[in-house]
Amino acid sequence: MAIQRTFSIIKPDATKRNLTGAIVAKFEAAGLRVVASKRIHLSVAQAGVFYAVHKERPFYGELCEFMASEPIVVQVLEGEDAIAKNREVMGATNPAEAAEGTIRKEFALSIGENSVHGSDAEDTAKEEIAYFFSGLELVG
Ligand code: RTP
Ligand code: MG
Repeated sequence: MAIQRTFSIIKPDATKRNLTGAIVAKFEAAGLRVVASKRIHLSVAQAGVFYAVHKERPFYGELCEFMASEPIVVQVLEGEDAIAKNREVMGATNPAEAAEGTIRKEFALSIGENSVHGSDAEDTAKEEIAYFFSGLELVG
């Protein structure tokens, strides 16, 4: 498997509880390198664009409000098989179903407030990275 890049968000529930460093430590321990990183505060509209794929789902409004409720940390992670590896380290969407040792098992509060986002495929990773970062901000 080649070196890949994936897009990650440390969500409001985690930044609020000062868990940014603890979460990044898990990425790094799994062999993922942070090649871009910034702390931003999304508007509800910006969160809506990012999660547009879920706009017909019943939790969409709540999800957008949550993502705009506090600052987030957006990052690009690089490594061998980075997309799958990141999702493995994150654990299942619902923390009640997440494996031992995963970020969501340790830190997530609920299926909605689940501490992290990670891209789910190569095309979405590319789109999400381009939405948040310019080429100059990616330092491999
Ligand atoms: P993400 O996109 O944030 O990395 O999470 P994911 O792939 O594991 O899950 P996805 O199905 O894409 O859902 C996106 C986010 O929506 C919230 N959600 N809430 N209340 C609910 O039933 C519910 N289901 C999903 C979560 O914050 C989830 O991460
Ligand atoms: Mg998703």
